[in-house]
Amino acid sequence: MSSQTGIRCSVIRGGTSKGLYFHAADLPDEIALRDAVLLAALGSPDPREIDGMGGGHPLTSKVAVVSPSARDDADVDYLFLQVWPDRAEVSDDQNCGNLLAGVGPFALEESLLDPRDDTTDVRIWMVNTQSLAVARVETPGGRVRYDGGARIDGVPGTHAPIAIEFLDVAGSSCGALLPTGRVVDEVEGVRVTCVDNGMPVVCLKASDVGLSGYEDPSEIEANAPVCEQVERIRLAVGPLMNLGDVTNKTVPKMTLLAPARHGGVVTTRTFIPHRVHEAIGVFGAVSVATACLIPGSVANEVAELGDAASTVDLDVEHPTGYFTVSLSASLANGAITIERASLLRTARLLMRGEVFVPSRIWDPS
Ligand code: NQM
Repeated sequence: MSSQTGIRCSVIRGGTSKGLYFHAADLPDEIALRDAVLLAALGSPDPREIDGMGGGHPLTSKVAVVSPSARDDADVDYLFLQVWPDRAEVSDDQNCGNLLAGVGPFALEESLLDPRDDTTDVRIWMVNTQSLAVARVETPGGRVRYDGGARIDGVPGTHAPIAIEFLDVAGSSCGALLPTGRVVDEVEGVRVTCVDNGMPVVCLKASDVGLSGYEDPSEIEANAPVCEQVERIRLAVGPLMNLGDVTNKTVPKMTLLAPARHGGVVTTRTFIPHRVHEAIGVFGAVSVATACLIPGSVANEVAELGDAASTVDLDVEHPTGYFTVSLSASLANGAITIERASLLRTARLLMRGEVFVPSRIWDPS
């Protein structure tokens, strides 16, 4: 008997994140056992995840679990799991729009659906938020194309574009686009706007916690008083956003806002929720862009919107560039309805094979 269990898996960079992609059928059904297997596969808990495939940072300690969908309106189901690098926990309480970008290529590479023509629309049921995305993958000659001319900030070089569209993500985690029922709340003496357009996000002005909003992520992470203040606000706001006690949750994300400096609508620094993102998450950017359009919100006060029409491209600036979110929105009696959101990502298959975990953790044989 081998002392290790090999599990089929692919490593894919999805957007500005990287993770292990599994077939659901290859993992244990029982959640506690599945999580033990994933912790071992990633090498958690260990800040460097040295004994596993994780990269020692939340953005590189991620898992996508994919399976054929039983739904008529979806080709595959995608469950996102965040593996905390430094503590033995696996969380399904958020979605990830960056790993989502790798789901279409994975599904096609693994024959979970057939390619159609030069591009294939992969309809993805996002299990975490019970909502749909459609990812358009380039498939000339029936093969996934990875090279191309699309550039996303936070990733070197250019790659094939993957356009992703969402129809129904508003309130998907918290039950409402404005989960507290108010456009602005005052929490721990700081004015915040809480929004969920695919990701629970708390928008606040960087200047209200004594920052410019243009600091490097490492500088913010080294500022203990600011990190503690932001965490106090997060813990207080969690129950108001219908998220309950968020002490051990990866949501809500905390986004500090400042006026844009490079022609975008707003500049962001986002706690996810304890490390500061080198860029911004996909649904995080969609939620911030949405907040910018809501009259009277904290984000709206900071945003440079110009002549915002009902369909707008909003460039959300972040530490390594900007993220363009296209929103179709309508305003009636001061309330906003988001009809659709779309954006561009790239992804690349990096490795395919087996990941090994000690058989004492799981031995299906
Ligand atoms: O917001 C980081 C990321 C994410 C999540 C995070 C994401 C999203 O950059 O959809 O993509 O906010 O935890 O991958």
